[in-house]
Amino acid sequence: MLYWLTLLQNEFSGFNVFRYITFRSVGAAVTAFIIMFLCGPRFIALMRRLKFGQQVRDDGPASHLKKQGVPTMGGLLMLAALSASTLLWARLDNLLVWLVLAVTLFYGFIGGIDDYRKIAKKNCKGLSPRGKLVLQVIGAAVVALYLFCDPQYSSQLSLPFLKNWHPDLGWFYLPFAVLVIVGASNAVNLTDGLDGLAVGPSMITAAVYVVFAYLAGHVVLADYLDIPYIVGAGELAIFCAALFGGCLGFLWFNAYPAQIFMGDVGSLALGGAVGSIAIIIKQEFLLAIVGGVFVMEAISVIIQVGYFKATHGKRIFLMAPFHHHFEKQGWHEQKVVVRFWIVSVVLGIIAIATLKLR
Ligand code: 57M
Repeated sequence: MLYWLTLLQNEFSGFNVFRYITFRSVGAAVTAFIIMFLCGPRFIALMRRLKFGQQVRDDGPASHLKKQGVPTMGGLLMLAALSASTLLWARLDNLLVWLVLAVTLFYGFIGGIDDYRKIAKKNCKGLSPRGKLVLQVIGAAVVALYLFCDPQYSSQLSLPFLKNWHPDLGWFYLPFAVLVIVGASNAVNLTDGLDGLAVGPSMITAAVYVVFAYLAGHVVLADYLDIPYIVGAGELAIFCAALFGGCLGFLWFNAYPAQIFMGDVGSLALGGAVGSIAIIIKQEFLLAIVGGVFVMEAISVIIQVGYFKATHGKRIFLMAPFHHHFEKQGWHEQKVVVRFWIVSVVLGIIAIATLKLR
């Protein structure tokens, strides 16, 4: 919205600065962080008053039992900060911004129903896995169809490190895009099992996509770096910057010992956001690199459940997702989280490096 101040630059030349995506990205990150930082304490008190406390399962690591009753659904505040900051700093005539915001909020809505049902009915397990999956597929399919129906949009893939190979998936791009968005959403959801464990890598992923969205929307730089040029993608850098700032602000309260959990409303939305950004700017495989922690957590569950069923009860990991395996080995929760953050930072650096390594 603040972009339109550039129309008044004849009155005050300083307004011209709102034309720059870099300036507005910094503004979006700072705004989202400040909203989180200022509203966090009151929101946590409200969740406590409403008794929106976490129900901790008794089959998890014993160290989690003390977390019973920690306020949850902190994702609601994250989404409010993300939306307010994006609408304030991004161009509102950019349909890609509205598309990503819509799918993020829709995924938050799915998670919110799940969270509320778990809270409202003590023994309720929330939305059925099938119901959650159907809604996620519908949300992702809307993004995929919108892009596929755009004549300017290509169904070719761009692969990190492989400069001249762009396989064209044709119609198969639709299920591929749905798989990326739904997979990212569920992977972040599975990862959100320790204080700060999901929000840290999400923040790093958002930061990497600020860079890639800016470059994808810059015709000269996209050509020079041999990445797909996507008209209007630059404004998505502002959304990613707001996502980064919102995650940073949430981490202030979710750091160990967490004062609040994000809930499915947050984890599903975070995954849906980064998944849809990856599809829109055609950097799908980059997500598998920078989001490697999420991929590792999801794969650990697939391996554990598959092996458990195949061997009628045996386990490969002490407990899945992977972060619980280390907890069971005696690592303190904070050690697991900080080491997963370190892995995420290294993967983020590798992801940025793919711009030149091709
Ligand atoms: C999402 N939710 C956390 C919190 C957060 C198939 C199976 C792998 C599914 C998986 C599962 O239930 N995943 C659901 C993980 C939960 O966190 C809540 O959920 C939201 C995210 N969706 O925002 O509201 C618990 O995680 C802890 N937590 C923190 N700090 C945070 O900042 O400490 C969360 C956020 C919270 C809190 O204790 O209660 C969760 O873990 O459920 N199941 C599992 O992950 C379970 N693994 C498992 O059963 N493994 C089996 C098989 C199925 C693979 C095995 O290894 O044999 C583990 N989780 C739990 N109990 N709760 C272990 C058992």
